[in-house]
Amino acid sequence: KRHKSAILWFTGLSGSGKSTISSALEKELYIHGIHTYRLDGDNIRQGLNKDLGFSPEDRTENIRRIGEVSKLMVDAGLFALTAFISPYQGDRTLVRELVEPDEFIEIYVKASVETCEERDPKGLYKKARAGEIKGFTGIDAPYEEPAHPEITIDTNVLNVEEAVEAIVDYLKENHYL
Ligand code: GGZ
Repeated sequence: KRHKSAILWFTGLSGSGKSTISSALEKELYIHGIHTYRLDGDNIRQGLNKDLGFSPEDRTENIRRIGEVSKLMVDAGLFALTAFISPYQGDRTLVRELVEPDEFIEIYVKASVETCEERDPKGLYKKARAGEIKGFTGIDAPYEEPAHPEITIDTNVLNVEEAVEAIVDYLKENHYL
């Protein structure tokens, strides 16, 4: 059976759960025989994009390159799972327009700044509050909420398994699986 491939574009604040949910989803897709590749800060910001920081211009270029790489993966028949804050609506729209309309699935991992700040797994919010990190998303840099995401995961309501289930259901209903 052939599957139509797509970019599963996770967007949300630092600490919202993008990486956790996309990793768990990847395991579930593997069971369905879907070939995936996950892009995140660890394999992109350390390599291809190690020349980029967190200024608005650098974030835009970060997302542009990730979009182009994801497009290549879709051409290769893979599901590209991307986990980046991608705070600007315009940047996400540019990526959407790189591929066919049904090849871009925007997944908004919704969590309030308060929630992310409480979790603060890496202590980055604390540093941002202390002024040790400037231009931190949600503190002193913007996050533009997606206007029309294909899927919204409200992390106040869904746990990781339920989030994965919601995404898998969407993929089944829309004939990706
Ligand atoms: C936001 C920052 C910043 C600033 C470093 N603002 O929790 P993390 O650590 O692992 O996730 C954040 C990650 C964000 O990188 P992205 O490539 O996803 O950002 S963007 O899409 O906006 O280009 C955080 C860390 O990098 N980090 N400085 N100033 N997050």
